[in-house]
Amino acid sequence: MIKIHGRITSANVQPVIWCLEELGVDYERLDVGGPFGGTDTPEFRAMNPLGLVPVLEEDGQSIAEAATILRYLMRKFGNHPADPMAAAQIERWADMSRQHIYVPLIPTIFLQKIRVTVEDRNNAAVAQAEAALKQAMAIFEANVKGPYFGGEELNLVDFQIGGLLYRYFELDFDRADLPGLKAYYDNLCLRPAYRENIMIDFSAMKVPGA
Ligand SMILES: N[C@@H](CCC(=O)N[C@@H](CS)C(=O)NCC(=O)O)C(=O)O
Repeated sequence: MIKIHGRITSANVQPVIWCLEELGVDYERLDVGGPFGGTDTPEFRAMNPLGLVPVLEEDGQSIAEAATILRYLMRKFGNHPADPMAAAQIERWADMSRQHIYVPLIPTIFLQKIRVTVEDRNNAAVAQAEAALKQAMAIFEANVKGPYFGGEELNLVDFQIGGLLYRYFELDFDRADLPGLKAYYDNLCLRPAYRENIMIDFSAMKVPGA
């Protein structure tokens, strides 16, 4: 059975679990990382030398990096196309979202607003990330094809972009008002597996003074 090492409060673990649930794949999730620890053991470092979650373990082999795990799951159990060009058309958006949504949103805006006190906050970095995110989101807004990013069915892109939208809409920051993306998000919110694994309240992660 597939084992996922990673705490469910992690923005990188959540899309992996959402994906497994949508695909109906049996798995076990182990609380690792953050307050649970467990990332410094030789066994964990052998699976991910960076000591970060998530890690997928299956039949004595392992995969680190959320994007790689999602790709593996969608290839093995999902609707990821076998044709390289068709697959690349999807991966292109998944990779773009990783670089242009995840990077400004999670390691900068989320981190600065939730894990750093107001006193120590790097407001210049937040403002720069907000501007970059507005640009990127306008491009995604213009390219949503239907109820899901690629049209009528969930695909790899949804797990990458959709996985970030709860924090995008719930965090208090200067974001663009994009009706297409909001409608896309509202549609994802109808999915029980999305609500259960992505819409996880992060207020407890807020440090005092943030
Ligand atoms: N590039 C990695 C980043 C993973 C990452 O930053 N994970 C964070 C949680 S979101 C982590 O492991 N932090 C340390 C911890 O939770 O102990 C990926 O995409 O999987």
